[in-house]
Amino acid sequence: MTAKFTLAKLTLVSHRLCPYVQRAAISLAEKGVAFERVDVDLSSKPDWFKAISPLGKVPLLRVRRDGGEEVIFESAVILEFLEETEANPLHPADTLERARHRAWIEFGSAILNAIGRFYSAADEAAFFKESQALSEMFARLEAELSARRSGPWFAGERFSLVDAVYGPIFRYFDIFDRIGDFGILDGKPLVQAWRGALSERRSVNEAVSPDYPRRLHAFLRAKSSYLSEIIRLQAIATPQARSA
Ligand SMILES: N[C@@H](CCC(=O)N[C@@H](CS)C(=O)NCC(=O)O)C(=O)O
Repeated sequence: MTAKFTLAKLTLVSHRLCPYVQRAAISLAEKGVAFERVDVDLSSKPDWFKAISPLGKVPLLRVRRDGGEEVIFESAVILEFLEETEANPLHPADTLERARHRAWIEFGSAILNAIGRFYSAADEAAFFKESQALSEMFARLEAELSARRSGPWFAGERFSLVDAVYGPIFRYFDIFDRIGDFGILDGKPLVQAWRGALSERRSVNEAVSPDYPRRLHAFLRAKSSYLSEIIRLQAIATPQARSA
């Protein structure tokens, strides 16, 4: 039996750039659940946050119930909790399909790790190795989409949690594309079409603030990485490209 928490007040402890936070925010928006969002400075974590976040990471979901509070950590667990406690399911009803969706959510987390390695790569060789690794991961995704695809979303006509996970992933490429042509999504028309559909979904767009592109660009530029070097050179060559 699933408990209902619709009267509970939910707070999503967040960071403005975090893609794991965004997937929870998208799920909440798709379900029409009101929630409060509190941003944390991860470069200077407040004591209250350190006290309630076992891994020191966002997102956290603070769930107030019966005068008390539970704190849920790990985005995948938060998504599952929301599935079990809120209306408007985003997971498919079929058990095997649901397992497949969970697996591709896991794959989305692996892509996020690969994106982190890509933008942190210290030199040209590492940068090209990571862009190749990303390209291969999206080729896998393209094959999965072509085997089953029937609609704008991962599962056809119904927006699912897999879409909530990949919206924030593709958002990175909006900024990468402004920096250079890295060819990672080239030759993957179904991935590109999915990316296009997600970029127009209201819940996906509203999961970040309007200044997200500027913040992400500044974050990438501040890293001591091969990509940040490209950004700096680009700013010298075209001063109007100093911030996205
Ligand atoms: N597996 C975690 C990953 C969350 C994560 O990596 N959060 C990052 C921000 S996007 C974080 O809080 N980093 C702070 C740190 O590691 O100190 C999840 O799915 O929730």
